[in-house]
Amino acid sequence: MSEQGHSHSDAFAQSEGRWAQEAEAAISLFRHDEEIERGLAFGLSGSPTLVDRTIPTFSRGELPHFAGERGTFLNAPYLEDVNQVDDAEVAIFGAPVDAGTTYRPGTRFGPQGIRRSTNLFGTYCYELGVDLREQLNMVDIGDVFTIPGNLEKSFDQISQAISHVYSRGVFPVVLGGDHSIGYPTIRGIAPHVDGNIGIIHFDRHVDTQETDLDERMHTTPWFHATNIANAPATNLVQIGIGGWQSPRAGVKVGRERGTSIMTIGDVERVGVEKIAETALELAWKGAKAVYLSFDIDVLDAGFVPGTGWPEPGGLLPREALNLIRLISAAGLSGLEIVECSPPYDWAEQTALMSSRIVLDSLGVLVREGHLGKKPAARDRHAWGPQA
Ligand SMILES: [Mn+2]
Repeated sequence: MSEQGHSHSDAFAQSEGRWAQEAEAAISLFRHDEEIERGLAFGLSGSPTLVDRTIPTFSRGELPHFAGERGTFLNAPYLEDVNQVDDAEVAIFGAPVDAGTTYRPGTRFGPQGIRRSTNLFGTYCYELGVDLREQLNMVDIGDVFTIPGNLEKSFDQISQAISHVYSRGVFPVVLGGDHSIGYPTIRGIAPHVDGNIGIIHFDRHVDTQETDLDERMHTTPWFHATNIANAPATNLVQIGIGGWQSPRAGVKVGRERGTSIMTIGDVERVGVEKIAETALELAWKGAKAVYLSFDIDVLDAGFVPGTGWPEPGGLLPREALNLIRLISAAGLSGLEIVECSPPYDWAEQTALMSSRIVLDSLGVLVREGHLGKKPAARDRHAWGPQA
């Protein structure tokens, strides 16, 4: 081997690509195998012409991705009885609200669209070295019963829903919905936090004015959330703000209350590592928990057409995913993804990006040991009716 070839392989030995090749071998295939067993038991053996004898006649598991009843997020088990949610470690639920939208509506279909987009993904991520099906007890508990045309009643329902999940020690993942839900989600969690809660907020918009069009619309969640005694504005970090859609009333509130704003220009100037480090420092300062609120419109409008207020000049997908991975590594208490509006989406790209934010965050939370503490075991498994 030439000198050049040798140094190339040294570099490869240090790479994430090489690490991940080895890491995959350490992940169990327990649930994968169990799924095949169940498929054959409940879906009949495949026809005799099939060589692969793990394939059933009726699709009952992950494959094929376009078939079956993949109505849940990442084909996670659907848990109908939310009284049993404490058996899970993560509970996914939708908050289908778009009454808070002030321009393009449609985010009431966000949970549906995001779930459907996960049909394109498997449960394993190469470079994270994580398989969520094997390493995480995650259930989909469906959607909150929101009240169309009544934001305040919808807020009450959302607060009650997330409070139920969080108070039982389960990590909530909320699929929005427009960004008005940021207030009721924090309001539902905050009473259960023994100390302050920090908020890391990705958005092109500040969302800190008191009212918009006379109501608590999707431009207002952080005004109301930071009125909660243990959710101080000084622990609110806002990343990606900028452009021509931030009302001055909200900017004034942020200035007076002392929120921390980082623009796209700041991200470009100091890089994602430094931005993540600073955001974590500010959000965690004197706090006991940090919640992630991710508005998909923080990405450049070219990547996320299906959203309420697209703003050109936002984050690139790789920047967004890197920031999410760095921030999630410190641990989170819950997260929400908002403003995905499928009626305006093309080729599911906004929904796909929304799913990736959730998946990458969960993947890192598992990799870093913040989640994934309940081992994969038959009696903990929630696929359909239990034996
Ligand atoms: Mn926004």
